[in-house]
Amino acid sequence: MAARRVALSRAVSHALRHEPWLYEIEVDDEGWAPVGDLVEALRRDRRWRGLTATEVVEMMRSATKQRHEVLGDRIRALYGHSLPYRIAKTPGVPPDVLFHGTATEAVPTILSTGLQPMARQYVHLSADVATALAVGARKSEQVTVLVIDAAAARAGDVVFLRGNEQVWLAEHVPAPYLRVKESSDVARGERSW
Ligand code: HQG
Repeated sequence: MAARRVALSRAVSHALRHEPWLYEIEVDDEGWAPVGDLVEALRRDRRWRGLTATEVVEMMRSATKQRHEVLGDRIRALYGHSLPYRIAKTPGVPPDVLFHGTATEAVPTILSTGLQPMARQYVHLSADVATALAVGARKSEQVTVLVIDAAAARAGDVVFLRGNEQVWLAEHVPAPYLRVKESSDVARGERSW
């Protein structure tokens, strides 16, 4: 059951974040698509033949990460997009300090060129260290957490956009607002730059 939910979450994310055209669904510029269209499209795959909108909503509710959102008869991915057209996100005021977990080997480049969105539309930032560590662990066994001085970045014209409670987005975070998190930071408190 858990494995089916993970697979369904992946399929829904793939359709809404990356390649809706493969499913013949239309995702608008805020990321929304009709739930019915998505369910119908997925049902064409043998694995999802009996899929219902209720199962999709249950998958979302039981997920440890809030990846998707349903409003009325529409569904969208909250972050992670790589679509060729820009998904509009709502600007917001993030915590003064944010985190980004990444492969340690990428750190020298990131500290020189800043955080870039790479294959996605936005850079993804975490509100807490635990989330950042989990994000980085997807990339490498050697994970480094970067600390982002979000307060200074905002003052310096970086626009932060809301993903979900743990995820903040930005088009780019210049290097001067980044530093490597040291283990001694925990003793000093995670919230201080
Ligand atoms: C790195 C998952 C070299 C960056 C996660 C990251 C997240 C650079 C990788 C969400 C760089 C991109 C997004 C630079 C950034 N030079 N490398 N200048 N700037 N990078 O997967 O943040 O489970 O596109 O550090 O949990 O890892 O799918 O981004 O390692 O929330 O819901 O380039 O996806 O969510 O990798 O992950 P990604 P991410 P889900």
